[in-house]
Amino acid sequence: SSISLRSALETTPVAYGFWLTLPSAPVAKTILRRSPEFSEGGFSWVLVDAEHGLINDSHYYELTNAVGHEGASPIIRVPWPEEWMIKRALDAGAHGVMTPMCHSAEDAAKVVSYCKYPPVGVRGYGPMFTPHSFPGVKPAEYDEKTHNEVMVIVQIESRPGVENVEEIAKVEGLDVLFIGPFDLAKQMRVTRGGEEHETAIQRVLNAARSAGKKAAIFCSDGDDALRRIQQGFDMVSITTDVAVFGDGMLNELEKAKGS
Ligand code: 3PY
Repeated sequence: SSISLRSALETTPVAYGFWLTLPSAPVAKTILRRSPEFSEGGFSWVLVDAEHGLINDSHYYELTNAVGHEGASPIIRVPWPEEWMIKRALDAGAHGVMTPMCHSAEDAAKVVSYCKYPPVGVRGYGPMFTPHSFPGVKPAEYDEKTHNEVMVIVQIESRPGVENVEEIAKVEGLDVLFIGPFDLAKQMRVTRGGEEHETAIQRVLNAARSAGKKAAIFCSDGDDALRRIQQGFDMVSITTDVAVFGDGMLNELEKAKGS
């Protein structure tokens, strides 16, 4: 597949990714250049966060091209599961989209429909710049093949999302159920890491597996990611760009002070 994330999920034990909150192609490329190819254990995807980060749709084209040409899949998290937002992300070259707050199978089916051209879905056609972020893919190939392979990812991060997760997981064309643990705890009004929270997370993992879908989760750091991989998650984001900058600089400051 010309979608690195799809290939990684099919051919490697875990699809590793990281969160990009800064609208910076140089930041994304610096990280990707330092890490191995995904087939050698490096990153197969980058979450381009347009829900909570500083990124908006005028940044999409540059970011999808930067990430795509470094051999990883740019996955855009759109601000909300709206048809027009998903269309703009895919048109700008996203190899997949992630949508916040999926509460039901109906929600998930809408997202799938927004990602696929007719007759499968309702995605509008505006492919002028879309293939640019897929190395080697010609416009006709994008239309005929690649577009059907873009990753459709919904976030499970609410009580109804968890209660309906078995139905959500069965939705055809959906690839990944992605847990947002922070929102899940807040929306459920439970403690993050507490028993109810972990039971909900396990339920999402089980539902994905039973339906033959992939299960993914946002992790705060590498230790957190390892624990989730050991639980059976197929796809993890290991941390964020800004967390690494902040922690890394503080560590060096502490060293400089001899502490
Ligand atoms: C969450 O944890 O709520 C997320 O969506 C990841 O930032």
